[in-house]
Amino acid sequence: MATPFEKLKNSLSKTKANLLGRITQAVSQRRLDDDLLDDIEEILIEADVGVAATTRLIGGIREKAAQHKLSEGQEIMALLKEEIQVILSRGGSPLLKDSDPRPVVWLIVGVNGVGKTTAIGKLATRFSSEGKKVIIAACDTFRAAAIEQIAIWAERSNVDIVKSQSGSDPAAVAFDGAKAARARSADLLLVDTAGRLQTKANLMEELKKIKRVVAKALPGAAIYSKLIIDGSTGQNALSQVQVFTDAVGCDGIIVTKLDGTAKGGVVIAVAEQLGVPVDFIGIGEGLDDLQAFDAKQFTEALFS
Ligand SMILES: Nc1nc2c(ncn2[C@@H]2O[C@H](COP(=O)(O)OP(=O)(O)O)[C@@H](O)[C@H]2O)c(=O)[nH]1
Ligand SMILES: [Mg+2]
Repeated sequence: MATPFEKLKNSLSKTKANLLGRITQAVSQRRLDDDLLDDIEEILIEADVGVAATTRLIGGIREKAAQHKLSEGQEIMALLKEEIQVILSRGGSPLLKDSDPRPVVWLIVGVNGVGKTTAIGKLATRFSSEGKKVIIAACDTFRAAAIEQIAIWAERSNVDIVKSQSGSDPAAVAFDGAKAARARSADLLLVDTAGRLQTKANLMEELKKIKRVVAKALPGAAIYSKLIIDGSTGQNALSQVQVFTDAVGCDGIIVTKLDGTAKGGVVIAVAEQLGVPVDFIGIGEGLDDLQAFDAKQFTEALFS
């Protein structure tokens, strides 16, 4: 069976080809000069690394190359690896903090189809296998299918779920979930939310209300908003961030669907641009296809 690292490496193979494959080609037999750095800049941007992170990477490489008087194009690779790891390392801890009172609440937010419900299933499995008591609140009441989907995940991961009929008030389900989490001494309440409503304003109002209601049911609780973004959409994923951040804040990011995409460079863009840690990455549809994000492993997987 593949180790988690091998799985990560396989998942990132297209991103690796798109990003490092092209750069490796570009640097071969070339001098390390402005021309080459321009070419690399272009490749990074095309590989969804984003302008901010690309600018920082090129700046860092330029500085170190001058410092160490490097002249061979190939010498860029080691510098690039180092600089990427620096950007990715600005993370936090994805684990449940011991200092937070129980239950801790994670509001799982993001647009429709990015992988919220799947991420909740995987998180529930992960934390309950670590001996934590997890409860899911099925607050995407928009469609009956959404409630069924999360109920199946709850069953698979063997955790409790609080749900209601489709069309019922999501905030009321969140309230019940919060009360149940307290009554059953849960460690973690995972709140599944809808990503699509008639209007964006409605959705944001709903998310704010869910957060308010949970805070009321659990005074003093640590409530974290975790934004899910779809890595396979590359840079486009970042356009959604602000509106969610404005509504309920953003304490952590989960980048999904990194398996099979060439646009995984977006993880570097996220780390540089958002100032919010990448907590987890999704690399498949299975129960154990959510990995705690590790900057060193991610960089190694790209470069090895
Ligand atoms: N390949 C892959 N598919 C994923 C991943 N995460 C979610 N999906 C798929 O994306 C689709 C939408 O996921 P869902 O959790 O329903 O999204 P939601 O609308 O945000 O709740 C489903 O078909 C999932 O199986 C991932 O990391 N990799
Ligand atoms: Mg869903």
